[in-house]
Amino acid sequence: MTKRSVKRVAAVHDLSGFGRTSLAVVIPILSTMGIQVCSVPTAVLSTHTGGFKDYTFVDLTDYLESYFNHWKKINLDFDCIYTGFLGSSKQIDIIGNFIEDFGKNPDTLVVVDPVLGDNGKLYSTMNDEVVAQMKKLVRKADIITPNFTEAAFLLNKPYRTDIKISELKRWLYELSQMGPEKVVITSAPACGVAKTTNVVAYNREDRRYWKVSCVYIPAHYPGTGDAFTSVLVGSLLQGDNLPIALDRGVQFITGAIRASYGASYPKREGVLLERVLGNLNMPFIISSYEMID
Ligand code: PXL
Repeated sequence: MTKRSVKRVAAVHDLSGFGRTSLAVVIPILSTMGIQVCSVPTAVLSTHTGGFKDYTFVDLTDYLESYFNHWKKINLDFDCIYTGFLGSSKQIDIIGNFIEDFGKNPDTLVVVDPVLGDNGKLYSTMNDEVVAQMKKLVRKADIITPNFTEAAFLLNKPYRTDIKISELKRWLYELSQMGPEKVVITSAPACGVAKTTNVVAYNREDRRYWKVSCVYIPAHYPGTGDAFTSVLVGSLLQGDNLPIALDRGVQFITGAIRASYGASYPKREGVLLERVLGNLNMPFIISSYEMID
């Protein structure tokens, strides 16, 4: 791979014009962290699909092959391929081929955020076919970052919030058996612990499990999953290890939610990212991750 002074990510997500999700979050976060983002828009929407009626949606599936062919022709290579919200089930095969072509180099980190749903339900543009295809895509990843709902869909398990940590470890392990070396589950219930939600992770390389607890703020902002995974990707590309990257992601999201919750505006507009982007370049001092055994 070409030696570069700035790391380069191919970011395969939709572009939603309003509401701070997907590329509108991925680009500013990774750019602020000193990483070049090369966008692959999977669909263009007027707004994201959470909380807006009558949004417009243009699926770019038919456009992707020629897009990738051009990139091949000009010999692009990437330090990381990072996929998120996809526009159609057919698109997933094309993106799978892109990962095969451009992710061959073992130094290229392949991160799949299997965006499917939240709070136990699929997003409105998703269906069983996309879930089935997403199960295929996660096989090609080095790291996946489902939220708890998406983890349940990938494993065909019921969504239930009374899950114990021992069972969550089993979920992480089973997801890693599907292919990815590292599995991160966000918004995992913290059974029996009040006002808390967890990010849990498993690294098959050293067979260690990790947990970062976060204070639960009773507000749901779309796009926080995209923001979390973007910080995680940026942090790993900067050279941090997995638990530190988890910690930085959680701290950034917690700060973003706090900056937003105190203000009064519709939650569907997403977190006030613009107020907290600068935090990404602050020295990282306090770490709170725990190893779970
Ligand atoms: O944040 C995930 C996401 C990405 N893209 C679109 C969405 C959502 C979640 O609602 O609607 C279009």
